[in-house]
Amino acid sequence: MTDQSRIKNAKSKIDVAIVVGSDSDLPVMARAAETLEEFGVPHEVQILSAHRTPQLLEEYAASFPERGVKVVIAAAGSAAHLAGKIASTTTLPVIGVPLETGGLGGLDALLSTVQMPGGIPVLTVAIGPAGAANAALGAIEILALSQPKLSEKLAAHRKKMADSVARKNAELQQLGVAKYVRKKAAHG
Ligand code: AIR
Repeated sequence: MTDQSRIKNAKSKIDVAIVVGSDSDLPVMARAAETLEEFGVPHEVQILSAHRTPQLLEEYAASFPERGVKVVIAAAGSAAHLAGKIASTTTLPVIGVPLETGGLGGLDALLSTVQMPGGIPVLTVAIGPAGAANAALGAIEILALSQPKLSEKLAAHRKKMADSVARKNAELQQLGVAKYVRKKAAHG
């Protein structure tokens, strides 16, 4: 497949574009796509690299207006310039997800993503899976400003989380710490 056809394969209208620097980022970033799916937000995932496919990345970013893209999520590890590079080419909100790739535990990617010079913001979330989920939720919060249905879904999502914690706490109070921990270790 040529570089060109990869962009052509993109779906026509989407609200959120997720860009990953490598296919090795997909296991973690699948969580962001799943969250957008769960909320019914039109999105797509593309593998494009600030260093390995710089021209293609620029072409893709240039297509955002005609595609109707409203928020971009960019995830990369190591010298993670992906989010910053995209942010330099668009005034859409860009959420950067730093990923762990090796010995530095993702700190390299965190600093490469978060330390943008004044004037070109990258809204940076936590390293790894929590960041992937929060990037999607953050994108949904931005979209919810003009889509009230998404606000309702976000409120329901928070309630579900709170209910789950309350259920766990009730069980902890009933079983005590030692039994609770043993049960969790056995059943997950
Ligand atoms: N990467 C790819 N191009 C530029 C960067 N920083 C990142 C990818 C991935 C890491 O390099 O986002 O997290 C390692 O990529 P790979 O393909 O070697 O597994």
